[in-house]
Amino acid sequence: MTTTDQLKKAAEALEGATDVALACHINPDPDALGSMLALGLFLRARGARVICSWAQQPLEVPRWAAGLEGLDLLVQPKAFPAEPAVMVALDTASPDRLGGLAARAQKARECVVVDHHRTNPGFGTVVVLDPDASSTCELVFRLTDRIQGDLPDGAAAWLYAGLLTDTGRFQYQATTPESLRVAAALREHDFDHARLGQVLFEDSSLGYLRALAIALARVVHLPEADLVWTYLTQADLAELGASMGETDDLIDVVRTAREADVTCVVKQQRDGRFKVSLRSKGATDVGSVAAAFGGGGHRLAAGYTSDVGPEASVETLVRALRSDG
Ligand SMILES: [Mn+2]
Repeated sequence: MTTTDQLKKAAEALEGATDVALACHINPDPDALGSMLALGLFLRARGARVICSWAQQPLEVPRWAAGLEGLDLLVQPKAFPAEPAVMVALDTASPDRLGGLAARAQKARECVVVDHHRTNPGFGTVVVLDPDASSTCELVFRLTDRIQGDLPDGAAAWLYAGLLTDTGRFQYQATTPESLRVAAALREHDFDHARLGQVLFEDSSLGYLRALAIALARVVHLPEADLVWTYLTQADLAELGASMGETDDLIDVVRTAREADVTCVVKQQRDGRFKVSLRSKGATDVGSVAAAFGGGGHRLAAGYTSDVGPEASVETLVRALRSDG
């Protein structure tokens, strides 16, 4: 089925819905949160009863999102309907990325999945899956375009946020002429795009800058694996007064190193386990490497969770990278 056919089916499922429960992946990034709240605002403006959530209790709205509209759509995951009539899962590469809400997707009478992760197995009753789309936000724009009703300005701001971040400010390979046309259509709406860019990209705490300094001082180059890597622990953050949520763009700084194709950042999570994030400049399919470790993502950006510490995680990773190349 073409993406256009998929969008048509999803539009049909949503057009008649009076109650819609939307969910996105845990630790939502702007594409996840943006696609969910934009679609939520759009459906609510058409008269549907809408709730949005993700499986973290309590929900913590990221700082950058504080000034945007539609946060009143958010409910704690425990208030998410047990058997939704219509559910939408956004930017969610697999059911387990829904965390505790995965069972609801199974119980939902209709579950519409809108996503752009190549590794998505295609769960749900209606699937809109376009691995060539820059972002889930781009797909949501195309979806709302097929449904009667105007896109509220507040929804356009959310979509712009997801588009902006998932394309690396329109730089990454996945940025197509279509992405730019969608961006242009969104910019016709009334929202402060300059302010949005500022809260998304220029809002560091001093604690984070100090954590960045430590992580950069630890960067190791492993030429045999064409890799640079570094790590941060919970102890580092506690000492510097930074939170892990602030360190999302650490990897974007590390991967500017010209000496290697692959970048790896290992970050200890609150539960003590380690999140291993991978990026490639183009020569390595880090998506399949991450998948081999039970993770997922895209060809050039992927990740997985490891139970062992940074050194041991990277040792195993190096073996995988070398056997791959
Ligand atoms: Mn995305």
